[in-house]
Amino acid sequence: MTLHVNGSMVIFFIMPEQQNTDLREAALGILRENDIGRATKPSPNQYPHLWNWDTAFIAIGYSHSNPERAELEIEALLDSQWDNGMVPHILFTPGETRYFPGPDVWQVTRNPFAPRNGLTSGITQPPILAVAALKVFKNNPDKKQALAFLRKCFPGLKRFIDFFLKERNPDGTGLTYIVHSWESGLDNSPRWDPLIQSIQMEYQPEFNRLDTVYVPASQRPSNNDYSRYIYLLEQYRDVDYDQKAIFGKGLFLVQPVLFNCLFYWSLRSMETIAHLLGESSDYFRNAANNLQQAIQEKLWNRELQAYFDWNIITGQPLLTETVSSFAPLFTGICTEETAFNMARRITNPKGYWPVGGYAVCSTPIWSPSFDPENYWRGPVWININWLIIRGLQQYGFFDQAEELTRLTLELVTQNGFREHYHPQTGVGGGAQRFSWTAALVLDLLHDRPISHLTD
Ligand code: 2M8
Repeated sequence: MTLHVNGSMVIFFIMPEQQNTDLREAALGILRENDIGRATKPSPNQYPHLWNWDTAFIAIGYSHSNPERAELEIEALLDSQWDNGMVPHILFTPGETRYFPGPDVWQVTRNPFAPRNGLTSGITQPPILAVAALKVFKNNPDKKQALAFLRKCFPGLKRFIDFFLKERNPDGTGLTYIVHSWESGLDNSPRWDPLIQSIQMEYQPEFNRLDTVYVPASQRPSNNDYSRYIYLLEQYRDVDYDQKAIFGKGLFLVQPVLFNCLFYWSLRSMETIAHLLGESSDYFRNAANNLQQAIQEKLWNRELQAYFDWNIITGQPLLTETVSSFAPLFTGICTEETAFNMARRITNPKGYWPVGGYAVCSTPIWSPSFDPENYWRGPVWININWLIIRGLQQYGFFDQAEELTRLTLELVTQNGFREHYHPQTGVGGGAQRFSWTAALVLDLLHDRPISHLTD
């Protein structure tokens, strides 16, 4: 048995229990290494700031062994919240220059709602913070402390929900939209190719990429795509990050399946949190019910029997199937029949689960866009597996969930805590010593095989 930690290989000849203990210790070591004070960065060099949904996963990882630290992670991220409720996708570490685009490029203080120190980006990321907060509460045996934590962060969590319902709700159903592929969290997914390529740039932005210093360029977005990412940023900066003006530009407006399913899960978590705090939960329950209906009505494609993102600009679905099409599985909002079909597709060796390899591919093998090494275009991601495992469990596919858990832990044990993995060989790619991989391994190890059923 081999375990790769911090790039070096440690050899173990041990029994599974001991193996789990070593993996747990190694995972905690990664989180400690990426500690930047009140919170944890995603990786040592590639991502040296705080990222929104990474922080939520990290808090979940810490919640089993160090509830105080888990609480601090969420509180640190909430400190970056804008006055309009948006929790930005990045909270920058002062003086840190290894990441582009930094605060000098974003210049968010042009917007009256942005924090006055200007140390954030001007867009958001998948809203999973409320889910994390509830898990942190549940995993803390000291319920007095846990409740005090919920009470403290409830207003911020609610304002983050309000942001989507007030500022990003064009249909009035709660089906929220994103304005940049960076907001999706699955930045380089082939789903965005047609949108990104249809952006007519009025000029060529000038910049130096830093994301290919520590990670091979072949695993990162093309220069062509990256120019458009920066062009979008500059277009939004030009209108001072005003939400209506950004919508009016009509450059990238999508209602994604995964993003909305995470939002739905957050609404359900907020319903529980409100209840625990003795507050009215009607607002969250109603919003969740409306969103559930909207996902079914607008994102479910009856003809193709699958969920697809909705492109607001063309008024058409984006008919590119990727792993994110399965998100309704982990929210429990699809029918038993659909869940059965999804489980069959996920375990299809020609699609997402290669024979002798590792599941779940972020883009199916049969897709012309499949690339096993380029991020979000094929590699296996531990956060996605964690969500799929929950989905499989929810619908009673326990054997498949257990096998995916086993494979996921084996993948990390043998190849280190990487950002993502080659689905056929298991070789790690992207950033090294990656925090959410470590954090979610901690959660998977904690209570196998059924870790999420009660939430
Ligand atoms: C990746 O995104 C950042 C931009 O936000 C990047 O590539 O520079 C994505 O995988 C995103 O989901 C993740 O939150 C971030 C940090 O891990 O990296």
